[in-house]
Amino acid sequence: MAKKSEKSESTMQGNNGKKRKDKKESFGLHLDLLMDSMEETRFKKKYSDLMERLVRETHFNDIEIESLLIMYYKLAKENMKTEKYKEKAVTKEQFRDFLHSALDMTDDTLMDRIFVSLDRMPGSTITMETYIQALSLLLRGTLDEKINFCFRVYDTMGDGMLGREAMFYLLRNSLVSISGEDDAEESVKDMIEVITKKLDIDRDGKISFQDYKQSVQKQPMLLEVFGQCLPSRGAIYTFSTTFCSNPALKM
Ligand SMILES: [Ca+2]
Repeated sequence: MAKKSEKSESTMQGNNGKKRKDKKESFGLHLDLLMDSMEETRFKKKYSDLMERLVRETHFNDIEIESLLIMYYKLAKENMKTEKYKEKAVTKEQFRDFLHSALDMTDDTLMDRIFVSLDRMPGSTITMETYIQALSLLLRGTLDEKINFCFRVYDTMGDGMLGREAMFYLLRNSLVSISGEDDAEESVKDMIEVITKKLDIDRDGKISFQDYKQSVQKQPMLLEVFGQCLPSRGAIYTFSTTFCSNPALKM
């Protein structure tokens, strides 16, 4: 009996010791949280006008914009640690990694084009505004928004027209990534015939933006006919269900 109480006493002592330690640690943690929420308040105040405008211009609500901007801010903060970037901005390289890991966009050849289409501004960083608008399009874009975007990706010459050469380049890229180099050339030529029959509405041998738009509006399955430019439904779903409720996104 005596032994038992001794034991329970020592256990209690042990607990007390631990509790004191926890308390000390949690005080430090509390301070961190306090700093974080001050930082967060300053952040929200600084960008409230931008947030309001983005709510009007994109497919996100205010809570979603806030957590996406906090995500941006966290990425930008990582940059401040390196000497290279003095301003608090996300680099294009970071955004590309983000699209790769968070939205599973992995086609390197098309990624260059996707990037130019998402952000037409020169420079090595991407603004908060462009970042939100890009995500709005990729995650929630309307069919018309996606049509405009995908065609910009495909239109490598920038003249609003896809000739055989442009189609060959795009289709070869997506075919090689599926089936390997062998026989790609012949298959690509066959594909160009089939696609031209489907998309070339005015029968001039080239796919204009109007040809593409009208065809995709009738058959949305044709949207990514020249290669994947948008995240898959699965990737969008996974990202959308986590980005608003994930506590790790807090500052
Ligand atoms: Ca045409």
